Amino acid sequence: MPTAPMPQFPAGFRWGVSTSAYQIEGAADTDGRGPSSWDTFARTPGRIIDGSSGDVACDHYHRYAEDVALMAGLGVTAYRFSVAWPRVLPTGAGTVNASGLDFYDRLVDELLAHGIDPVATLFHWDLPQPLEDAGGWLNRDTAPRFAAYADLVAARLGDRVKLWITLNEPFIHMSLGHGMGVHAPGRTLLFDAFPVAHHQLLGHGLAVAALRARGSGPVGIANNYSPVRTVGGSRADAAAAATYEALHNRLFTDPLLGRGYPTELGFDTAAVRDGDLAVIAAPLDVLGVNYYHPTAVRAPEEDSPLPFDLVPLTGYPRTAFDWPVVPDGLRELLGWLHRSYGAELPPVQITESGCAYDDTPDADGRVHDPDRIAYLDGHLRAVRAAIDDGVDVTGYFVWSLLDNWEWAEGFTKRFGLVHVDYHTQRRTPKSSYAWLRDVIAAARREPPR
Ligand code: GCO
Repeated sequence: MPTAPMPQFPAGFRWGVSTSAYQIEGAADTDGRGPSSWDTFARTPGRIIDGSSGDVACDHYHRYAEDVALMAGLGVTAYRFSVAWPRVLPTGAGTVNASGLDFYDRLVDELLAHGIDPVATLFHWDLPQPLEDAGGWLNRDTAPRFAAYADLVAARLGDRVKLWITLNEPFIHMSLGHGMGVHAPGRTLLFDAFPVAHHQLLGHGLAVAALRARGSGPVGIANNYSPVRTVGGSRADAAAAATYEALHNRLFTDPLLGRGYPTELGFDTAAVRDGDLAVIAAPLDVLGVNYYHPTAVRAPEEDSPLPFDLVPLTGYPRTAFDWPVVPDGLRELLGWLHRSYGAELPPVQITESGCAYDDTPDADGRVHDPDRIAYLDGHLRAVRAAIDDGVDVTGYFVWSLLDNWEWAEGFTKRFGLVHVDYHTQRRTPKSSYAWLRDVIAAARREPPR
């Protein structure tokens, strides 16, 4: 267990937990929800490692009040959830499913009743299947449809949502969903997936305008970032690392902050029309940073289809996902953002940070997860160090409140502060829950400095 006292965080620092609709809600065919690309992908044999899906997940749709009570017990000041587009607009546009909006209305009111700020992500990868059938994010029309959906949700929840996150990890949705095919919708376009990047960002910009027109609170985006470590000392290794950094960390940041697309990627940018970049560069109130680990990169092998090779980053403890545990990587990443974008960088919130371990209840039914405590302790100290380095970080959300459905890994990866028995839906707070509760309580007690 960590022994040194946790350093103090700035007054008003946001303490949160994050989840996403398809990973926790279940109720996939309940109360008018339509199918998403992830329903389709998960039901395709061989796509999910344990053959599972989000059909039931954590049954959060029915158990949300119990889960909000767990958040209140933790003492968080915010909860980042996602709104399922297919629950609100089953075909992606047109007729609204009132029951879908009603659910999020109840959830938001339950959060506010417990003094917890609702932070709503509008797209966390579950695109309505009819839109996917029409080309999904390869189709430019999906961008204005996303903005119309955002406007609809803001009309109902905008008076109470305290921060909007338009997209979750557009890089991952592009690369794993459309480049490599290991996520929904399962396309293998490699570098031809650029239109997916552009149309997501265009949808983001149009949604920002719609949300602002509604006067409905601060707006941000949640990008997945990974500091790049160069393996090998050759110029080719350095070039490969720079290319990967441009792809993973700059492709979805430069245009948002008014710099246009990184040219060194050599993408065919025919999808970019006059005026698009100005829409995309709509000012942000928050930049969400989802951080898990650095990425080691070297020059590609002769037969590699990509201009870089990713290699294991060795010499660190590893999670059950075999990801290296590198808290300093978060401080390094935040410093990189600060140095790279300077005054253009809006306030940052860590919208996801967490780890998977094989957590199982002991004979007494308790779940001890000291590795997660060490992980969170290290990453919170890294955030504090970045703040001392001059980076304006105003919040930290743990991924995740609950063990949940981990995409292609199904139920095999447990990220929760709370253990979920998927057979009984029993929730069991782990020892990391109690540890974080005490950290948050102390932080919220300390006088602002
Ligand atoms: C992501 C997603 C989450 C994941 C989490 C663990 O960052 O990939 O936002 O849905 O479950 O990050 O992989």
